[in-house]
Amino acid sequence: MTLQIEKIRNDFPILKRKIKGHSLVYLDNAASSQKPKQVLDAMHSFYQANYANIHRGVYTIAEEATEAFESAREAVVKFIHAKSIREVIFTRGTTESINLVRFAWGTKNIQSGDEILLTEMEHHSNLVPWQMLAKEKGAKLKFIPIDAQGRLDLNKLDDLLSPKTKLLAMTWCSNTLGTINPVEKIIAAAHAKGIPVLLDAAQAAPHIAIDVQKIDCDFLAFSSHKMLGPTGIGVLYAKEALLENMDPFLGGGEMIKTVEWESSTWNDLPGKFEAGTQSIAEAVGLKAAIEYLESIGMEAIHQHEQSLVRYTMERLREVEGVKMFGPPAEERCGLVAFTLNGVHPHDVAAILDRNGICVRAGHHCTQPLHRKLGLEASVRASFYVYNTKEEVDLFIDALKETAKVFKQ
Ligand code: C6P
Repeated sequence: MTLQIEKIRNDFPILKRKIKGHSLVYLDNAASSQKPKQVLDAMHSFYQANYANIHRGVYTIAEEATEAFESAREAVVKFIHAKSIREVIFTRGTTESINLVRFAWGTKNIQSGDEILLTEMEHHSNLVPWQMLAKEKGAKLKFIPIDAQGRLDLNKLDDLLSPKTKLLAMTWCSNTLGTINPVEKIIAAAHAKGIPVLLDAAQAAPHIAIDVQKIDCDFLAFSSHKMLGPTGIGVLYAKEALLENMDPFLGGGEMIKTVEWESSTWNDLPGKFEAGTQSIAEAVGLKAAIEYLESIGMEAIHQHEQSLVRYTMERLREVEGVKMFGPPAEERCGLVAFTLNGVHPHDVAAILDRNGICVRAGHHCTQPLHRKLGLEASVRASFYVYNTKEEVDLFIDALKETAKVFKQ
């Protein structure tokens, strides 16, 4: 399945930009993706014609805005194959979704002596909240280790899923190694012991098809801005029975049913978890992004990214002093992190920028993982639906030049 790449590229106005005289080559998609004009237009026309606050007014544009917001929720339900709108909560993004679970589920369900199982490839957003909860409760964090190829080492999974384990929280795709984890198998192993599983899908939702009923995860978190949508909105999916038993995360407007001076009762799902004015136009943008992705097809997107990452890894082997991290291309989403011997990752990124090429340099919010790899920082190139082999060639040429400059 090949994508109509020129047609797709035409949808992204920013790709026409020149940077220091060069065409923009945007290879930092794992940090955040660019936006097609379908998303920009949907938000613009919503603000121009239909904008008002939602769930409150009885006048025409308030009803239109509410309808637009709720139809975005329906688009998410379909995109991830949730059972109903009651299972889809809008948040500000992956980080907030995970923190919602920490506060609204964790506070009630994690006690002193309990264990929370994570993996060694977690982003800080799926590590720090659990550190905070564990500290507060006197619970313990445990980690599924990674092997030398950057895969999860599942040999000890059975032991790590102990009678004390109350939650397994893990990433679906690593933002640093690129590894796509075998989540269905791991969830089945956790469920066999009655342990719920939270998936951080920040790097999965933009790139692979998601069916929450098939994989049977209990919680799933992702962000709109990495999947062609706007910033400021994301999703927490959770099974309805779990959400029903959780207390609200934030208190305020819209999450209540009745309020007395001394106490309140909670709104039905999903409103119970959506306090305050929501990111309304952003929901409209997210819906347009989902429609855009669906019009191409998630399988086709994944195949395209795999072919780019395979080609990039082949070509990176040509560059003297490059060391790559993570598994073979077939087991990855579309990203590759590497170092260039003797050159600090920030210098690599700065020189690539002189050629209009955007990559991320640093610890990618996985400091403990970097330390485990013996690194402080790495360079990461990450791809999306609009990237091409020609862009990979430009990136490799610029990298070869960088290696040459620093060798002199
Ligand atoms: N990773 C990256 O460059 P937010 O910021 O809430 O939208 O997403 C946080 C997050 C959580 N989990 C994973 C696996 C992620 O990759 C990210 C965001 C970006 O890799 C920014 S640090």
